[in-house]
Amino acid sequence: MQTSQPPMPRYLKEDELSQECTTLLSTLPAERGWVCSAFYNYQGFWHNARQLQGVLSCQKHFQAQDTDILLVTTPKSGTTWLKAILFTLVNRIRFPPTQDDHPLLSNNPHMLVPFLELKLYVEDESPDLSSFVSPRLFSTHLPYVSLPKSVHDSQCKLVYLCRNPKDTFISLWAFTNKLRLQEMGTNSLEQVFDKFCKGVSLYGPFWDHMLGYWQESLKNPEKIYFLTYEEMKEQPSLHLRKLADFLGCPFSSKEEEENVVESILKICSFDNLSNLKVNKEGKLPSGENNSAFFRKGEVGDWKNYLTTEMVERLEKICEEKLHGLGLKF
Ligand code: PAP
Repeated sequence: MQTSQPPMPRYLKEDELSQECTTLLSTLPAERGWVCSAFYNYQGFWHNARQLQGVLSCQKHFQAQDTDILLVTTPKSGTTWLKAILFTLVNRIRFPPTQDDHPLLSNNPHMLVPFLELKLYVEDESPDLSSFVSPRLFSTHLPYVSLPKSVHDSQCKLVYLCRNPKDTFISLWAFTNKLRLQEMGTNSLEQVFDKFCKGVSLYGPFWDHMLGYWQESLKNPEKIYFLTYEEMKEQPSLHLRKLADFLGCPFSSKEEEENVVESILKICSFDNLSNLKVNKEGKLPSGENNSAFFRKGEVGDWKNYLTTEMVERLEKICEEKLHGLGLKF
């Protein structure tokens, strides 16, 4: 029996590439992919073809403004959650978080904070961003070395989020199995794990992604706020207040009295968002089910999937690549 496949998101397509992208791809190191047929290494990180076209357009055309806020994440590190939080935080005067018709109640967070290279610049080489109100909120998975020049040249702020690689891997494996091309068959956990550990993964190697932002956040803490999923889970109020300070919109004493911090965390919570009709039944215009972005939302789910050998291998990589620099999970 033929099972029905959701339409493939545009960033996973491998046709309709620009001449510039096709020419570039022919010069790049390539590896067999596990979502698309191939990954290409561009500026030290792995991308699939169509997504790379979005990267090139974004690098060429995106003009950051001083007031912009960019959420940068490694895939499956809690992007959806942080999109919800940042949107609610910076728009809390326009849309009080307790409001019955708050936009989050009827829109998936990915619709409120669009991806640059995976959405805006993959659909249009130079999209019209004039309808975005200030402060404009965008998101990206781009590594630090690949950010558009205007991001460095402007005063815009970056919030960086990453996650324990063991949980990130399981979340990514589960998610990509839902998106995979039918003709590519099933990816075993072992095969994909091996690629992940070699860095051959969407926007991998994960350690270089993290290190790029970690080092820059130490040099320039006014520009980059570095956060992990686990920290946010453990002390959400603390980090929400710190984010508000970092973004120049601290909570007033009146807001503290009115428990605005708690209201924001409540509306953005996994329980609330995952149970909304829009996230249970809705789809993104690209075809992904909104529900795919809400799986378990827990710390430590890797224990249910990874063998002792896998854990040792990944922990060794983290130890070697990340610990010397003070970055711990
Ligand atoms: P993306 O990179 O495709 O945008 P992203 O949102 O970063 O995905 O990651 C999804 C993970 O965040 C899922 O983790 P899991 O697979 O381990 O369950 C998802 O459940 C989790 N997540 C989504 N929303 C929330 C939330 N409100 N609170 C906590 N975790 C969440």
